Amino acid sequence: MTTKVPSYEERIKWFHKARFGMFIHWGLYAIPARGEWVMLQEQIPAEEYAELAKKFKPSKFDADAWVALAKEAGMKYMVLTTRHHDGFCLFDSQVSDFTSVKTAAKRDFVAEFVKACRRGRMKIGFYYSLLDWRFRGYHVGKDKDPGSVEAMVQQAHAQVRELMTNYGKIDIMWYDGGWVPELPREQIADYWRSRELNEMVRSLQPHIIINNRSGLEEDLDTPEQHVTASRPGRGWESCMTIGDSCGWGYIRHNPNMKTVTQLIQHLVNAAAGEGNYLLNVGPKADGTIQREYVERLRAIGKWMKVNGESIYGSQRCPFGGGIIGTTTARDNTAYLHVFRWPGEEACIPRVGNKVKSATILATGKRAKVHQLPNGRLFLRGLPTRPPDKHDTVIRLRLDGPPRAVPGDWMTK
Ligand code: H79
Repeated sequence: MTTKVPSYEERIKWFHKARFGMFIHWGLYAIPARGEWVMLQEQIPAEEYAELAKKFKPSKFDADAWVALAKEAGMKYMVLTTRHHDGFCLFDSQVSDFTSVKTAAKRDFVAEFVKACRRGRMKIGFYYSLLDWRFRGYHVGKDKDPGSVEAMVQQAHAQVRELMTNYGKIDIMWYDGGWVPELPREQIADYWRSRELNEMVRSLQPHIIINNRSGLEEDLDTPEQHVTASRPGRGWESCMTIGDSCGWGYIRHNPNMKTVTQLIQHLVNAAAGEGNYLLNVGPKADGTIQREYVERLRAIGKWMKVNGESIYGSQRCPFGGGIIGTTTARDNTAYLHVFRWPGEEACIPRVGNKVKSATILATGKRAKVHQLPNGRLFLRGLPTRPPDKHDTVIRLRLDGPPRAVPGDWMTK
């Protein structure tokens, strides 16, 4: 039987509506609490690292609580590390003993996560690291230890099959760890046999969105730790940590956290480029999410309650915000995101539409609209101080889809 794979446009639709998701990095590395790279960075031998599995008994793990927090933040999907580079699986695998089911926890956390997501109507993404540091062949190269590399690749294929078979409908396959030391990018797909792998994924999950980290472009670009738009029509998602860029897994003391304002502005910038923002949390070893993250996510959620219409399903707006901020759009509406509040009057250049109304979402109040034939739009009677300290959104109802006039004021 051949399974029909829906078109890219059909598969990516929900993703564009969603715009905001939660990334979760959780595994054994939460115990030492020095980030998910601790095994490699501190050169911990695999046998010693494996001891952590004896202590991994997360007493407070509650997938519904994770989902509730994501919901509160206004997120629409969640991506969990089913396995990171250390090779430890949070799911029941028949091809490895290094799993949370076969060690102290005796639980299939992926299964619990999936069930909670379904209860909370969250779309579901599986992060899966192709590489597994425990295999010598990965480090020394295929030439020096072909058997080890073959075993690692076979394990990856078998585990991806398990993930795509045993947990119902999955919405995103989020590969990572596809890079190989000394191997040029073009050869990565051959190393992992990614064509065969992704064909299998699509035959088991025809609706799935696959990211670009198996050495093949597939459906999604994945800028990491920065917000950079792909070309129009191409799906993309920026993933980012709240703390310093070196830690996705829990770090005990990581004081350099982004502010709520910074996080909201990243989300808005992603939405302005028709992209998504996948914001990471690294829960503690007991399964709980640290207070600093919870507070930030709740504050973002408060902002999203008022301003979410400018984010979900956002489209590019052909005129920008100038120095004061940026713009998103939806159908015949443009949203001006004012990051740097100008005071009582705002000027937006190159607006090619007639603006029918301008409303501050935070207060519900209207601004006076004044337009010049050269595209300069003036909003007047604004409050002196920013009504929203993070990003004040002004909704502009237009006479049609947003258009820009040429920026040729000096040459005309
Ligand atoms: O899963 C997260 C990272 O572990 C993984 N991708 C995201 C989503 C990732 N792997 N590699 N990288 C990101 C880039 C490599 C960064 C490194 Fe480092 C710089 C590796 C060693 C120094 C980051 C900073 C990891 C440890 C310190």
